[in-house]
Amino acid sequence: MVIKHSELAAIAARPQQYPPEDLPEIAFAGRSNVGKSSLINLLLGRKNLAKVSGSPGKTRTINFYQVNGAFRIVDLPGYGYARVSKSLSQDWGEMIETYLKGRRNLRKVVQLVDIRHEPTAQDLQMYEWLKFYGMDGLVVATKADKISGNQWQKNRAMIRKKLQMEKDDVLLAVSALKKTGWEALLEQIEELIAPCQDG
Ligand SMILES: Nc1nc2c(ncn2[C@@H]2O[C@H](COP(=O)(O)OP(=O)(O)O)[C@@H](O)[C@H]2O)c(=O)[nH]1
Ligand SMILES: [Mg+2]
Repeated sequence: MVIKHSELAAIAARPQQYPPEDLPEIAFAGRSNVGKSSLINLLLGRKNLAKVSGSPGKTRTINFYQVNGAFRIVDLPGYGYARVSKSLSQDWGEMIETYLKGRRNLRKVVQLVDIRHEPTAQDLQMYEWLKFYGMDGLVVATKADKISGNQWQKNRAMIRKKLQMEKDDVLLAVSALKKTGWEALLEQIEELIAPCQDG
């Protein structure tokens, strides 16, 4: 698949503000600062379509990016930022769960984790949610440029174990800095959205 066109389709806090359920959607979830916006920009070949934030925890909306007029990439609010107050983190949970629960055109949620560390308790909680909604099975480890290939072999096993990923579940490594790993992710996305385009 070649990404020819991408644009911001909606910024939503409530379902009434979501775009119609007419195109398949692939959502991205992860901790604030994990590299979600950077990865979306890399995938879409855009410099700053998704805002890369110097101050983490700012995005408290669901941002929809329409791609090739055929599908959408959905940027879910980042979690786990310490300075976010309790009520705001509750907002975060409610916002994500409302989207997960009701969205009929949602095909998959890509779970992002930092390649350097064991997934956090909140990463695990998020991934358990995805399992509950049948949206698990595709995890991306970000900032791959920060560790060696040897270390990746170790961390790969650690991430799979912590999230209790199944054998057939996919774990990819990407670096937005070095622009590596995105092709494999794009292939996964292509497979996920394909059935809809046929019929
Ligand atoms: N070294 C490195 N830094 C990255 C990478 N991806 C993102 N970052 C940095 O991590 C910070 C957070 O990135 P951002 O994309 O805004 O994360 P988000 O909060 O998850 O959307 C920024 O300073 C980015 O420049 C990467 O692949 N490698
Ligand atoms: Mg972001």
